[in-house]
Amino acid sequence: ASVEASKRAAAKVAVQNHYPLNAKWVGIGSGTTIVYVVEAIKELGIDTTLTRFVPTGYQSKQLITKAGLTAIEFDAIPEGTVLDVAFDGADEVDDDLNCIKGGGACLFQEKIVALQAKEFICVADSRKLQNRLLTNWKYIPIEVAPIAANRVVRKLTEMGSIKPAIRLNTVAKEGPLKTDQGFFIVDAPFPPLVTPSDVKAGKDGNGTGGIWEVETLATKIKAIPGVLEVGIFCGVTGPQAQALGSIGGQKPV
Ligand code: DER
Repeated sequence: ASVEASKRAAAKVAVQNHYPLNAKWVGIGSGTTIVYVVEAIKELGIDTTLTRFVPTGYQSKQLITKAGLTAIEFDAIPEGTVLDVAFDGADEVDDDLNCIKGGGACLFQEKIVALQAKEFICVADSRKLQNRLLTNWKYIPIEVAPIAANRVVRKLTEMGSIKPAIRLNTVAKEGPLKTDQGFFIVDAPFPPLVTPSDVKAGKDGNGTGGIWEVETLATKIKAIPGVLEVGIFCGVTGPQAQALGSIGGQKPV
């Protein structure tokens, strides 16, 4: 099947299996696969007039409103509300449902929305599923305060990243891309990440030769001053998420 047909099929399965018909609060991610998720929600043919859809950026908000659904910004959600479900795409997913995200430069809002949901559904066609992250998708998108960007690039190089760089606009405008937060994206290539089970089997995931374990690297990058968020979704089923209700996940199809 074509890539688009695979994305549409994955979205349909994800919505049919994981969209609660009485959902009141639904997180909507960014990218191209999520377009098919919204299409599949509309195809359910249920009354969504009382449902509020939480976008993860400008494109996501446009997608919601163009589909005739009602968007509500993350900071307008009543305090303590847990979303019934959040759907989003990913750039790469491993067997433990850890994801590389941020290809669309929306990773910060994607992560806060995912963590606010009872269940986070990653919708990804089979191209995205790899045994280890950074196998096919080669770099980690990181959202960074512009003034700190060059220092973050230097720190990432020291950690073994191969030529990390500030993401430039590809068309129509010279200079760095700006996120919905007005931040920069630094794309940091690393060798494939090792998994917790690799570490249990004796592999070193502490950065020797630039080889890192998933969560170790995510934590270390997040601690660099100037980093707002890291495009590694792991531990999204961690204690914080448990506090918001358990986050399961849809095996990418
Ligand atoms: O930016 C992101 O993390 C997006 O979810 C994204 O990269 C997935 O995009 P796609 O559905 O267009 O592959």
